[in-house]
Amino acid sequence: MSRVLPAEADLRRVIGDGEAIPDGEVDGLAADDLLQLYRNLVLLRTYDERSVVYHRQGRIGTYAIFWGHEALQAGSVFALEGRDWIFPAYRESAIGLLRGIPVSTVLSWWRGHPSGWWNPTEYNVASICVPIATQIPHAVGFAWGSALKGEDRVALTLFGDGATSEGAFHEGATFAGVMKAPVILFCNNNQWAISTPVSAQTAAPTLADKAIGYGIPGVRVDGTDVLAVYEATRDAVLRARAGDGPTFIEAVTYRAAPHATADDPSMYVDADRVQEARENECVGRYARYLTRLGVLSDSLAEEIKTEALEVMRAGIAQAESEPPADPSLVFEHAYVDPPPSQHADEAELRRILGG
Ligand SMILES: Cc1ncc(C[n+]2csc(CCOP(=O)(O)OP(=O)(O)O)c2C)c(N)n1
Ligand SMILES: [Mg+2]
Repeated sequence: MSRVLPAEADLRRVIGDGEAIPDGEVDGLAADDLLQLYRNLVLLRTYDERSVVYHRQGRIGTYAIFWGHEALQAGSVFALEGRDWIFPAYRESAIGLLRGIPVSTVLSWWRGHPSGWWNPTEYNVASICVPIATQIPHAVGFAWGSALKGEDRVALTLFGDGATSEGAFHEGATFAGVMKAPVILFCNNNQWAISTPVSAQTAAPTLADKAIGYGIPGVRVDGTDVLAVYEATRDAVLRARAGDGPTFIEAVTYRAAPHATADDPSMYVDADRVQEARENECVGRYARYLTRLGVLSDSLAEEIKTEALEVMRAGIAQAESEPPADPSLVFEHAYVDPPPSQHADEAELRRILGG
């Protein structure tokens, strides 16, 4: 029987600070790969920043901001092959952009429009889960099923620190460990579950410690270091492909933005920590690393940003050009046997919408 004790306590890091802390590098990544990773980061950052503006302009609904969490999304996905699957939560709503899901589709999801749903098998990206931790058993079951079918696929599921207190996390992690499912349980420990601090989620010193109880290796990584995230996920992918089962990765970050556009964190959040997280944010940190390496110039960075802004402009225009949804969709799949009031309810909704 393999031993998994103890979980890693130190944070894995690759990117230095250009001064006392030296830069590392990751084997196997050429300059083109490093730049592709940068483009992915900028696309996610631009998506997020524009979405907050679109929300303020009333063009999308309440939006879960992921500013500062781009590195853990881009870094983990970069370690996968296209045949591997991603199971995201609302915090990773735009992760499918890295698999070719159009910007307009994800924006439509936040507009509550049916064109915001995609066929998961087209991109190997499952639907966004809003109920906390429910994507974990989905990913584990999928991974186990794939292994039984003899497919060489790994599943990556992302969730928050708060999710580790949910029954669905326990069920998924138990199953993953026992069945040696080829799955990566990727936890974004951003220190907050809305206003609940991580200290209220567990008395264990780290979230990676939780993995021990499930017989799963627990790894801790600096979640703002895209290369460290990539490397840790790549190790986990190799383990999974070798038949050695799941890995739990705790990516440590600090939530530098409100939980969502409907939240006011000034009541509870530590302003100094937010300031520090903003100064060390992952896109700028990686840009400075690439500049030190001589791979990125100011003009190329500008070009990449301009491209991403253009993709966003086209995406919102496309999303807004969708014809209004048919209100009966709200009711159509809700009941096997519709209640007698359904007809009147639908008529009332149409009246309110003026249709
Ligand atoms: C099952 C369930 N319970 C409660 C909620 C309400 N809720 C929405 S977000 C959230 C906090 C989740 O925190 P965390 O898992 O740390 O993820 P983060 O939002 O920080 O990415 C809660 C409790 C929910 N969506 N689903
Ligand atoms: Mg959290």
